[in-house]
Amino acid sequence: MKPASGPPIPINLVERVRSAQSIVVLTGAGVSAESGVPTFRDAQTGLWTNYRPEDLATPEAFQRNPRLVWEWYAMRREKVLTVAPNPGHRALVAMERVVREFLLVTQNVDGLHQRAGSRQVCELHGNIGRTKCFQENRVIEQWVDDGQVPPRCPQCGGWLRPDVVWFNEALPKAELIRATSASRRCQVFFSVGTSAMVYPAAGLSQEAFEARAVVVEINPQPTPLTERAHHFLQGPSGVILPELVRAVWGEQAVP
Ligand code: BV8
Repeated sequence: MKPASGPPIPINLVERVRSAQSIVVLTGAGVSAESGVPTFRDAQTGLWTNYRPEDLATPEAFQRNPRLVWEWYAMRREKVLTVAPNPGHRALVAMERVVREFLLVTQNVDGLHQRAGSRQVCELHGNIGRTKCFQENRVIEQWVDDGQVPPRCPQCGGWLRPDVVWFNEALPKAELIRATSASRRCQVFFSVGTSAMVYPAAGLSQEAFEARAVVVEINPQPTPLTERAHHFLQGPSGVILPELVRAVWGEQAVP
């Protein structure tokens, strides 16, 4: 049996998770960090060192400089194609298989949860692998690559853009309703690898508190949620999540 390498999981938490009928896990960029995907607020590298992500992930930035924003996402999309899910993603797949009602709500746009095998995934902020028309706001599967950057919509000729939710854009209604109602009826709510600063995603933990769920945070660093959470498991999710699965459901449950 691989020796546990992080702090022990509190026994009262182990029992609460084991007996939970409904669990919600909210993930952020930290879950993909151990796959080599820079977190959203990691220092930007190379050409992008002069730009803050918050200043690129907005419709205004896109209208001001569509080529710059399109190329930032193209670089991130390329990066995601070269990485693989890590043990943290796989531990969440294992959890989904054993918990009666399980919902994985992610702020991530990299699609790594689905690539790891998670099926019940609620993408609050879209997916960098999908492209949509900026004018018509509908997903476009194919377009002519005539060298224009951004490429143009085959229907209306407008700019194409990544199918992600930018700041000051509304989240997909159905996904937000699904995440909110699951958070209102869960017994355990995990906030994993997120700075807990971006709303309305960061407000889901409040729904869980009001539903008297146990709220657990997994992060190497404290966040604005830490002091209110019932448990703060400090460390990387790629280590802690497999240990949690091992502690609650045994070695054979760990992928
Ligand atoms: C909206 C997609 C309204 C694109 C993103 C209430 C209060 C205050 C402000 C607001 C509010 N309501 C709305 C706002 C405004 C705004 C907002 O929240 N601003 C914040 C900054 C104050 N929210 C919005 O604009 C939202 N829209 O409300 O619209 C509306 C309604 C109707 C009609 C019109 C409008 C839209 C928010 C979504 C924005 N899009 N991304 C893209 O990715 O490019 S958000 C962006 O931040 C990321 O995508 C990410 O999803 C999100 C959160 O970041 P994190 O995932 O937490 O990543 P971060 O880098 O911050 O942190 C990483 C964490 O991992 C750290 O804690 C680190 O310690 C940890 N970590 C590191 N290594 C590991 C680890 N953890 C575990 N293991 C490790 N190994």
